[in-house]
Amino acid sequence: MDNTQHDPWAETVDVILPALNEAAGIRWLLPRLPEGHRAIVVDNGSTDGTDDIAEAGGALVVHEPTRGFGAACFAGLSAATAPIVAFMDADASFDPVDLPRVTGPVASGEVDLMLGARSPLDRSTAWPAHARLANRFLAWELRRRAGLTLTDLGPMRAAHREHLLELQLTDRRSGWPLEMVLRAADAGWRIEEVPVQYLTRAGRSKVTGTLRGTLTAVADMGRILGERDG
Ligand SMILES: Nc1nc2c(ncn2[C@@H]2O[C@H](COP(=O)(O)OP(=O)(O)O)[C@@H](O)[C@H]2O)c(=O)[nH]1
Ligand SMILES: [Mg+2]
Repeated sequence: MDNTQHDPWAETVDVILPALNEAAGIRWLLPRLPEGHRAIVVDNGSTDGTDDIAEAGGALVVHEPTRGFGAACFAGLSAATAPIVAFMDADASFDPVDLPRVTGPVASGEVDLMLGARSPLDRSTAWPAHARLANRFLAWELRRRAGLTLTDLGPMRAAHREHLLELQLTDRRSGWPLEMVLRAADAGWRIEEVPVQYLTRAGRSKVTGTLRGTLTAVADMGRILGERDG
């Protein structure tokens, strides 16, 4: 008799979805997840039933009471078990059908960190000008500091779960995506990007769509850049 336990999720990708009041986004995206991709919704203190909708949609739900984009992403990473993890915003600004293009090259071993480079369908509504500008600056900084030729620092991305844990990311706010790329570059990872659709989000933005969110993001990213000799 074969005593080895078969884990049905062992070969899948865990898709970590940080969510703060994203009921509409979660409802739209869960049915669109491609085969082999399991959703982990990290509810970051929502009051709109995000957790119930996620559970009803078949996602694994993790509750992270500490606010912050990085805190939510880290909670999802800690709860994940699949060999590959992907991150995606839960606000319907990314289409899950693009996931395999991001996760595939990581699963096949060609790339260590794959980023989705955002390609906005409608620039004015999907991607405010100040966010595009800040992003251009970051891409330029990444080229100057780490020699990376990325065009975007998007939140949709994929990597090996265990390797990502080894990077020991410390940021728990908006600096998480930048810290990940800088530490991965330091560790000699092969980092690439692939275009993904960037759609107009469902619901209200908490970061780049608001002045407060943008200032927090700039402060968090600035701190991470400042901690390293430029
Ligand atoms: N800003 C923010 N977003 C969070 C938090 N926790 C989870 N999120 C989720 O992180 C994702 C990105 O936030 P969003 O408001 O879309 O930022 P934007 O795309 O820059 O406007 C969304 O899915 C949020 O629901 C948090 O504490 N703060
Ligand atoms: Mg968003």
